[in-house]
Amino acid sequence: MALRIAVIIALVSAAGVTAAPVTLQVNTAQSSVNVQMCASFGGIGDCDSDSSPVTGDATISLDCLDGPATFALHDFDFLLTENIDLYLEFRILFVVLGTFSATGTDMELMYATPGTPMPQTPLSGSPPAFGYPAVPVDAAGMLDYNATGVVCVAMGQMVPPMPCNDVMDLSTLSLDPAEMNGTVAVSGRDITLTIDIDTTALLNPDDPSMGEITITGTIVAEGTVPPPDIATFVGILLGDITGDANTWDADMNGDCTVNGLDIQWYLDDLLG
Ligand SMILES: [Ca+2]
Repeated sequence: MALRIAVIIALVSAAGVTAAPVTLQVNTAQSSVNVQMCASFGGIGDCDSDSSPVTGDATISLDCLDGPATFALHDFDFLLTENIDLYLEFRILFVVLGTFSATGTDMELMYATPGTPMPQTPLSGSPPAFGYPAVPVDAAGMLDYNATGVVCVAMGQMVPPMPCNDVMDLSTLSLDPAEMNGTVAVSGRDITLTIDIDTTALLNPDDPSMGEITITGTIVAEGTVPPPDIATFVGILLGDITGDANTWDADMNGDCTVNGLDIQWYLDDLLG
């Protein structure tokens, strides 16, 4: 055993210590986001919605690969692969008083505070489930819109007035913190993360009655947790790196503990 440790220490390079979080890739075929816009002008309202598959990634950590008890969300970037087309029509009986049509392109939802992970949250049930009531989220992309009739008039009366035709930068949108619930299924070192997302933004923060955009969806992200680099692995064995969230990926034999028993497994993995 001492020889094995010596071998590993000898292999330690000047490479930096990698972070314990693992990045999972979004499974586009299983992931979609729905964007619904509901608006009201002069008491006349309408809603429309459209959905798109999603690509991107999510970065997470667990306390342990074998029967994890806690989960932390570190980062995510969800990109809609298709445009979002919305068409709202405001009418009394059969008389159309105004319309609002919009196309969202390159739409994106991302974690608003990368570098500051969400707190560790308990996992329970099977598959292990978590719930974050309020995750800071930002949007990006462009919304090309065209308003006619009463909608155009109402937008002109906003303070400041909004043009009836414009391209809106969605990064200026103020999204409420998102409710994110989901599950983390672990098999060996393979993780499948499923997140349900739900957030809203007011169309006009100064006039909530004008309506809102609601973004909901389910994201499935998958990946295999790589072993830590050698410097990190040795640092964990020597007790220089501590804490479940920093050491969970060094448990090579799946017993929820990082100790000398993991060395042979690590070497086997390292040497292929
Ligand atoms: Ca172990």
